[in-house]
Amino acid sequence: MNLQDWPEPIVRVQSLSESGLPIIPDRYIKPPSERPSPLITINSSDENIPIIDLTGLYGDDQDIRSSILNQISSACREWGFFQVINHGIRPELMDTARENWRQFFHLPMELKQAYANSPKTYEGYGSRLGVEKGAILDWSDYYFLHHTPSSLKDYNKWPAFPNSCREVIDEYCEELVKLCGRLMRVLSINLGLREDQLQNAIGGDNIGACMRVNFYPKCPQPDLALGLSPHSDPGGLTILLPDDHVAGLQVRRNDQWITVKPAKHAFIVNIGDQIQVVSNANYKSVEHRVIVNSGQERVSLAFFYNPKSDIPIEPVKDLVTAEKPSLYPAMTFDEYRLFIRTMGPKGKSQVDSMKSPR
Ligand SMILES: O=C(O)CCC(=O)C(=O)O
Repeated sequence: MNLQDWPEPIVRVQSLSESGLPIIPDRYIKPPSERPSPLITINSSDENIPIIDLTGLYGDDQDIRSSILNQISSACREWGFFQVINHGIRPELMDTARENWRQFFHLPMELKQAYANSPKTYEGYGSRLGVEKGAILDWSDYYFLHHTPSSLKDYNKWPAFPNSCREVIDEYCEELVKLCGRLMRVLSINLGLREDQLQNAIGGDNIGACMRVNFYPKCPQPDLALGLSPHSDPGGLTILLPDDHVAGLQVRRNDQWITVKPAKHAFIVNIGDQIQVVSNANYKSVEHRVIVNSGQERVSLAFFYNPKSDIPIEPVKDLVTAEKPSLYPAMTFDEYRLFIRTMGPKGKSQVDSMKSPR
């Protein structure tokens, strides 16, 4: 499929929303079975993804440390999603990063259009994922950029406004690279591996880091649309900074969608498809989606910690046994991510289809 250009002219969802139209165009209307059911959306249940306090993860108290490791282990195996608090990243940096991006999306359209993206690399200001002609689209705009490796980091493709934006993004991403490195060690130990084994399976120090900032404008018919369709993340780990005022992220648990209630200054961590692959499905990526609403816009920062893009990614040998043979053939992340770039968000269909036949 052609990744050179979008198959249809790009419409900014924010412009549609701000035009004040009372009904949404057909191409944002999901088929009935994919719409957010109002019953589930109201979600009277108190269920939430686990919240894990990382205070003491690096301290000398071995009981505290092993309790945190156990909580992370259960969260990875039972949910694939958890929130972390007291994770070591300054709350002011989190707030500043999110506010910078909120300001960016409120700049005049001409300034944002200067960063309009194409499906070739997706870098810049975008309004769709996937290049399928006639696809039903999601109710969101986004900004996508690369931070690591340095060969892909190009400040000209990062917004120049607001003024401090680039320095803030840089510091924010550097901190998240470190947090992911720490979490990877925990995940590795929890699999019974040496602490560096999981990281080495995705390229050691040569990982990739990129960010998609999502902007979900107000939607006049939120029961018919989705901000982001169900998908699992193609990469390694995702660290999401949600909006501090507006909920929207839903995580699939069995046949229910659980609306995440973010804790203050928490990050939401989730397992991506590549960790499912290297862990030979001891950890599983989990589908999630985003609902929108008519009263408030929403901003979220999704940071993706990915494998080095051109090395074969396959299950760690120590996790492949006679009882549990390798579930996945080796594939580079460059090849793997072509699927979402071409097809858009499609549940867990890609990682599920990769399973080696037996
Ligand atoms: O906006 C959110 O809460 C989730 C975003 C997300 O799933 C993504 O960017 O992949």
